[in-house]
Amino acid sequence: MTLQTLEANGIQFIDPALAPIWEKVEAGERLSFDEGVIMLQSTDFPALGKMGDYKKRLVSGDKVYFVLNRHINPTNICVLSCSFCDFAKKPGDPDAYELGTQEILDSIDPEMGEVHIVGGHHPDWTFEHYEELVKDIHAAYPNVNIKGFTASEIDYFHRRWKIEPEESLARLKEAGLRSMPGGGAEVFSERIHRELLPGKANADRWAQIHRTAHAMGIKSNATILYGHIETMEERIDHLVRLREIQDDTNGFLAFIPLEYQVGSTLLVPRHAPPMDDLKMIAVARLMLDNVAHIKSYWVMLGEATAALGLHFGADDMDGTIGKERIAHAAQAASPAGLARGRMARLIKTTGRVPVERDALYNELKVYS
Ligand code: V47
Repeated sequence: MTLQTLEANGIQFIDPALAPIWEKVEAGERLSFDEGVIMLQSTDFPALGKMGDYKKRLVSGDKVYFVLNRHINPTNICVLSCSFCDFAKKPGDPDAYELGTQEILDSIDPEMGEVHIVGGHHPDWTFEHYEELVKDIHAAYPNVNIKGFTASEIDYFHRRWKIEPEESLARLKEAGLRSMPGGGAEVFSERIHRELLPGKANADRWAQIHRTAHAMGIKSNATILYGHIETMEERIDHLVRLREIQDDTNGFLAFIPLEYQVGSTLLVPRHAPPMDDLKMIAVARLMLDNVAHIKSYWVMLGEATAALGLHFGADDMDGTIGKERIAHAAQAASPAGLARGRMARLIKTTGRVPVERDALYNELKVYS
């Protein structure tokens, strides 16, 4: 039996349903919800990769960004009980930890382009504790961009300490915060929220906090946590909602598909297969036509799949990370830190040009 293929402007399609979508991509037209679902349901990976890569090259050419960074997770003590999370611990748990300010300061290098601060929703740490932490980091390392606090944490400062997002964000900005990470978005679907993360900031609240940040000049990222119990329709709904926010604010710098790490949480028996990871990258690139950067997040994907992601639409590998704890709590397989040279070499092996950046995508060094 011969495989039927359809040739359209340089791409051979095994799945004919992708050909009209490719015509729209080439014409620079926006893709619909239904077209997003068709792409996610397709198994024509080579065609999706070429479509995603075409769109990536329009934005970044051959460049692939990375940042010398450190993820700081100040505590894993958390009042929430999200069923996908292996990181959070209750007070008194033998694995619970709290980092002191000096320990955090000692872990930062003045050469870093970014520190990324995300932690548990601690029952007792005051807002002022975090404000002081940002001030101290900024005073010690004025040239290091501080990216910190998910919308979920900003929402928690309101629930716990009655500080409205407008105020907490203004005070954190004054203290030295430059941008916000994209975590806490999980999957916007109300069903998923009810089943997996009751009590956590929902889609509307997450969006409201990011819109507020953008209006104050604080850029942010966006994420999706995929590969558990969500449907393909729920993934696309998530992307469409993000695209709508971005149309209004243009405040998102990057989108990061986070592959669910099964760890001991076991929502599903296995993590997503690499083809699903690559499809998620390609479809994100094609649906999020107004977000400049898509990350291939090696910490969760592993280096091999993350490198392939650079041919499916991703233009960013995130960073050298240092002591990231959330994915590693869930037993992600990748090493806990890639040095700068290793990151540049990994990107070069894919035929792309590594570009070291800071948190706001200012280019620091092109490794041509
Ligand atoms: O919000 C929790 C996720 C996020 C698991 O903005 C899990 O540049 C997978 O937001 N498997 C925090 N994911 C990490 C995050 C992030 C990471 C890298 C870059 C950026 C950025 C942001 O980690 C949480 C949650 O969605 N998470 N548990 C898990 N088992």
